[in-house]
Amino acid sequence: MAVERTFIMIKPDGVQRNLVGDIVSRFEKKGFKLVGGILMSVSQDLAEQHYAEHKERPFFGELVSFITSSPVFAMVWEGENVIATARNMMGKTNPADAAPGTIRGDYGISVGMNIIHGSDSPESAQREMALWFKEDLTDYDKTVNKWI
Ligand code: ABT
Ligand code: MG
Repeated sequence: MAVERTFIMIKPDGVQRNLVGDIVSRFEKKGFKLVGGILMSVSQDLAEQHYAEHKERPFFGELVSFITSSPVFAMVWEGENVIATARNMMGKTNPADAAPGTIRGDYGISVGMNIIHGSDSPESAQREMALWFKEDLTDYDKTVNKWI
């Protein structure tokens, strides 16, 4: 069983459109465990580092100004194969191609404002968790039966 952790971020459009609760709920109901979460403004420097792979792309400037325009909800989720499963739950990058039932398929319209980010590989997950969370992740036992 491959228990992994992945970095998930609800982008400014998702926060503004009141989708935080719905998105968190989808990950909870799927069975994943929340191990970190913060509503935060994104600095220019953090945005540029996060999207470093797109530095030479024509849309880089727009991407950075969008992600720094208003707070994001940054999270880390843990679970079996969570990296790939989260990407499937998010749907394709372009909401026009994202299947209904996925987050982008249900709520997204534009490729530039596509509601959610999720790490695309184990290497990206490691890099992004270190960039966004430093030492702030928790580790706890989550057993429903403990409370009922
Ligand atoms: P992110 O989770 O934001 O990284 O999106 P995803 O991994 O699904 O897609 P990639 B290819 O990494 O896109 C990064 C952001 O760049 C935007 N984008 C991408 C454009 O605006 N125009 C384009 O032609 C492409 C390819 C979409 C993504 N984010 N936002 N916001
Ligand atoms: Mg990406």
